Amino acid sequence: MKYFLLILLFIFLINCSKDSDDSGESLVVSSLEKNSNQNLSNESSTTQLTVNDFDGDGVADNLDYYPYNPYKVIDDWGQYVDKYPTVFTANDITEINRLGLEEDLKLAADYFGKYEVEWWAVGREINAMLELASDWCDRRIERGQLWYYDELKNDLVRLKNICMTQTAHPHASLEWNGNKNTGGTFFTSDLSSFEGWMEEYRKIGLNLPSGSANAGMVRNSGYTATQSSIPFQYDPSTHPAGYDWITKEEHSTMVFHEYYHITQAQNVMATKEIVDETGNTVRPEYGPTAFSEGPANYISQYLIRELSNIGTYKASTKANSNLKDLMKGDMEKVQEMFKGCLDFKLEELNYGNPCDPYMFGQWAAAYLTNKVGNMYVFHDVFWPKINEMTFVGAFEDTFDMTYDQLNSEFRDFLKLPIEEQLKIIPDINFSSN
Ligand SMILES: [Ca+2]
Ligand SMILES: [Zn+2]
Repeated sequence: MKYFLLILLFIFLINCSKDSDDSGESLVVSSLEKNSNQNLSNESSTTQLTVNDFDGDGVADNLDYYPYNPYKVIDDWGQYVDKYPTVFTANDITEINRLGLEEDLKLAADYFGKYEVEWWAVGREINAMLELASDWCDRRIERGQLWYYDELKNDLVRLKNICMTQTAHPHASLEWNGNKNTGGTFFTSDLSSFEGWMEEYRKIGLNLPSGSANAGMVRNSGYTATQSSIPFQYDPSTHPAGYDWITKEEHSTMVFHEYYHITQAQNVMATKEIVDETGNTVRPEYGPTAFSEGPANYISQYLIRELSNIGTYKASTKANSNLKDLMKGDMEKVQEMFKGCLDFKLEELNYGNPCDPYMFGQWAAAYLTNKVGNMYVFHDVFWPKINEMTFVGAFEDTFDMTYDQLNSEFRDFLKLPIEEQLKIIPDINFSSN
């Protein structure tokens, strides 16, 4: 009878993990499961299933794809989930800003599909950040998602303190490190020059209207946690003085930009990572920087306007910016930069390159979408082919040319008069309806 019950629980848990993924629902079920399993294993020491099941999810470590994550037993990368992205905001972010962010994320998820996504928005106050950092660390530890987890898995208090420093340094306690704020430790070679990621975003928020985000895909740990500075554009009371031109559309476009990265990453199953020459850890099959940032910029600018015309995105009354005007201004910047890199190769323009991968990539995305006559070609046609054909293979198959051919054609295109160049950009603005 006990054995039968355990089998039932086991099957239920597998289904639950598959179907509802990381939802709150499965959270409750899993912790119930955990208790039941513990009780059962206490009563019956002959049970095989709970032996070497570190995370207590009923699946033995060697069969558990994420043996430290009780919420996952398989590699579910690329799968849709039932739940909208989960938003975590510091408590000094206003309700209006939080709701604006949530609404835009829902719209992006409705458009591209619901993936398992967390969005962490840091505010401007230190105590609010520390509270958010605590939630962040609890969540990462509960899911075994810190790379130093294995080493510290039997001392979760110490693990949390280390995580707090990794997240919020220099504002978190260093007691765990003997109050030493120099030297190397788990996540840095030198604490004295280290800043936690939340602190970096908090400081960006102190300098409004600056803003920043990174999409936060961690393919090998099976999670995506977008990290961002304070969303302030939705709530007029939080606009910095003297910046009357600020619109919520700016932030909405950023949400679409990040979700575009997330969607692309979910289309790429490859797990191999390398450290590129800029020190970034990247997955080669995710493709070169200009080919991810460029389309993320261009397509999000296009889509937010398109959805405004369809009526699913409610533009503000201040929103008035034609895509052609935006791209014209950016072409002027590209022309300035082009002088310094006449023989550029798009696939080599990395972050920090004076020939900016965002700007060059954005116009290259316009060039490519126009060439095949399909604004949706990246997400509808190209990315779904990457797993089978590799990134380069899928690129060549989709656009019927090599990188070299594109580079040569695109360099010629950049020498055309601006009126000619702007012909390939759709004439689209926000709808004031
Ligand atoms: Ca397990
Ligand atoms: Zn980006």
